[in-house]
Amino acid sequence: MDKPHILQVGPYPEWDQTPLDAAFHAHRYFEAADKAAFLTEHGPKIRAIATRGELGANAAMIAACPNLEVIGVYGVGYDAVDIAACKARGVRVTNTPDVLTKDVADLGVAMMLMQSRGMLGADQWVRDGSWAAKGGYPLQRKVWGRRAGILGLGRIGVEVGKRLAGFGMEIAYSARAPKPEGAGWDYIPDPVALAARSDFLFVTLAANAATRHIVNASVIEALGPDGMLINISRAANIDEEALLAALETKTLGSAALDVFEGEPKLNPRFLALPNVLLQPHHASGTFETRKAMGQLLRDNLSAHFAGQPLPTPVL
Ligand code: 8YV
Repeated sequence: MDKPHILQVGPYPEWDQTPLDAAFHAHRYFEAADKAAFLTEHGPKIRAIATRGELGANAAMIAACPNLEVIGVYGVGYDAVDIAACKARGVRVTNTPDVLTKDVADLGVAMMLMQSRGMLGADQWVRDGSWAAKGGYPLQRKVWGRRAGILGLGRIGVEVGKRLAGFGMEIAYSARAPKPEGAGWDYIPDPVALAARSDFLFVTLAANAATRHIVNASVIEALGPDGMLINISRAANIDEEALLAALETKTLGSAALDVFEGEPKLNPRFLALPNVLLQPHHASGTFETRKAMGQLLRDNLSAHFAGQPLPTPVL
């Protein structure tokens, strides 16, 4: 039987590409110079789209594939997939939850430690001879025992909380309703109130229309000049203009960010700021986790074409 034709939106590592090519006839959208012409030529035979969290699948792409049955996202976030178009067409959507949760939490906590203890600057202090020439590195801020807020207690938020508990932090969270996983932590549904009682505010929300700019100027102001904002979710959850203004005027102490509007071309104002730690959207970026994500993406597509239940459907 002919292998199903799929549209591959972005590149995958070789260890994912090889088995993908063995199971499917993959049409590499990302290599096409003329994307519209590519879609016109190949769209009608496409039965699945294989994409990545940050790339998704937009309305034009979905419309160009009249025989589309399923979209597989290599990532937990599916906010870049036009879900309304998929619903209207009966197109199934899958993602790769769970396998990446702990890596994402690890990176968020590492960013907090790195930024609070000034580790980037400390490394530089050793390398440039400042240690020998000037003496000890300027004192930084402690992490353990301070107050952490978790905005969105989903799978990733829970894992962040478990790690912070190990630092003896006072943990609070916001979610639509109190959660059993948050037992022992304070439930503060209002993001402004959560920020006001937090030294560190972790943004771990799935992004959708309702959460867009949930971290607005008021939340940032409430976090204040001693506060740190850590984002390991999606840039759209934060009003980036308000964040930049607050970092520039120091009405917010600092930020540690793995995601940006328009990434990888982030706003150049970030590059001029000493009080922000910048990471290239790599919270799930370990060999172990990315391999598990690739496997789960393929398992979903294979299950679909075998007429079996999808392992991790979102739609
Ligand atoms: C990945 C992500 O960086 O899971 C997500 O939603 O954004 C990340 O895990 C991305 O999908 C890999 O391309």
